[in-house]
Amino acid sequence: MLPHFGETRTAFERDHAFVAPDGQVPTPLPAWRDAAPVVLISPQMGARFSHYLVAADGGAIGGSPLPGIERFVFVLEGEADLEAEGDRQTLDHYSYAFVPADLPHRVHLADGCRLTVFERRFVPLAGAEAPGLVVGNEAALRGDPFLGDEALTVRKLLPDTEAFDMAVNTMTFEPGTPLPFVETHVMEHGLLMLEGGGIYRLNERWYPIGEGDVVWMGPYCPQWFGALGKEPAKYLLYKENRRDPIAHFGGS
Ligand code: UGY
Ligand code: MN
Repeated sequence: MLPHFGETRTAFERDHAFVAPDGQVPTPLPAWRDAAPVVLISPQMGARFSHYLVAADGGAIGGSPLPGIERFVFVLEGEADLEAEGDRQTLDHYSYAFVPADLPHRVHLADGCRLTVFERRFVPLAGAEAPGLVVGNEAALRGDPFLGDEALTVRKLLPDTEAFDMAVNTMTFEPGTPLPFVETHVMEHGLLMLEGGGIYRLNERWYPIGEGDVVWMGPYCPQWFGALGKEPAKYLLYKENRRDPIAHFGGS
């Protein structure tokens, strides 16, 4: 067998990061008991949110995040139970839950469960109601054409209302379908490739991307994707939503 030559697809730049599974290292987190979380995107990078994976080998329990932090959980494999508001509901493949900031809850992972989590500090909006608990399944949602393209569908996992300061969507590309233009916008993204793959352009670099790869796109990072291969490509996408950039930065 050849020795390891120190190569990786992982890259970290000022305005983006590409995180391939080969370099991932578990980071014990106080809120997750008996689990092996891997922090993929964090404020240490310059992001204003966290994105991590949690795997349970034999079961694990997640407690509430820090005060003021909202959480979005998406099940990749196996099952997890969400305990909140006096109820316990099972989340299976591609099920998800949004838990508003300061709502006490627990996430019980069954043996073999893998889930991914986005967390951020909630930014309230004067005059808007606070967001509530949301539970759903991606597979049950209708896909809408993205900017009129029937070969590219978007599914909005959260209500697109002023109550929510974040959006989480899936984008599904038929083979050979690209994003229609190179987007450059103030909202940041976290992305997890769920199925298929292609080429992701981030600023001046082009990355081959496949299932399990993660991307951080900082504000104004030029971004474009084209799907390759014979199967559709699908990614899970976090995006800031419906808040003034000054409010996000805490400026005046
Ligand atoms: O909605 C979006 O910003 C999305 N189209 N961006 C992306 O896929 N990189
Ligand atoms: Mn975008």
